Amino acid sequence: MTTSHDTDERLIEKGRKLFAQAWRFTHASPSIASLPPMSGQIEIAFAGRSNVGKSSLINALTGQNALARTSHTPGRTQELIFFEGPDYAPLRLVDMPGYGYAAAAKTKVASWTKLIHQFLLGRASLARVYVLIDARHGLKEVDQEIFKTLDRSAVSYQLVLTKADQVKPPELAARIAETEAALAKHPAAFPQVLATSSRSGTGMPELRAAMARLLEERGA
Ligand SMILES: Nc1nc2c(ncn2[C@@H]2O[C@H](COP(=O)(O)OP(=O)(O)O)[C@@H](O)[C@H]2O)c(=O)[nH]1
Ligand SMILES: [Mg+2]
Repeated sequence: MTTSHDTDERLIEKGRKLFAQAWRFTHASPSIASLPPMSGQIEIAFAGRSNVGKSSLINALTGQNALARTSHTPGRTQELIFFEGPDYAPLRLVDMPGYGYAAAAKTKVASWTKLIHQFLLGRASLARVYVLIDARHGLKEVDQEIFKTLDRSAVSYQLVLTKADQVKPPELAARIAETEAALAKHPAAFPQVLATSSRSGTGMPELRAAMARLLEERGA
């Protein structure tokens, strides 16, 4: 008999293997017109406010500290950045421009915002979006705009709390509970929220396993 515990262990191992090999940067697209052609690989994108920890999360997942560029300066990634795994991995990761960066010029903000929303709505190979939320700050108004777009798209999405190392356990538990409560209005989203820390590695095996499960579901 296969128990769900066996399934969890199996997916954790599969996720570990998926990210154990060398991932590499392949494309940077400043516009929808310059997107790489769809390749038959499944794409998984990481969205979230500027500085929430998107690039750090991609580095932690792949165990490569300098794969995605991280920054102390918000608003740095203004392109869709694509990464590919080893040849057998039928998967691409997409680091998205951050939204909600108030100090940037209005025209720039408008063009990144358009790029983000067009990509989320129009990319057939996009199979999952992880929306990152800072565990210290919780949901912000600007996150709701992304949820609205994702609710209209056919893409499954899940919320990921980042920087869990920066909050005490009771605060983290409260943040998870309040975020999950807010998701009740969004049936297209996964009801569970994942707590992670790129610094300590918390949540990485589970996030890798969730992606391995998605690949299995897609027959990839
Ligand atoms: N303490 C802590 N800091 C983090 C974590 N993840 C990212 N950061 C920091 O947050 C800042 C922004 O991270 P970055 O990955 O560039 O965010 P992005 O703009 O969403 O790509 C950087 O100074 C990171 O070192 C984390 O898990 N824990
Ligand atoms: Mg970044």
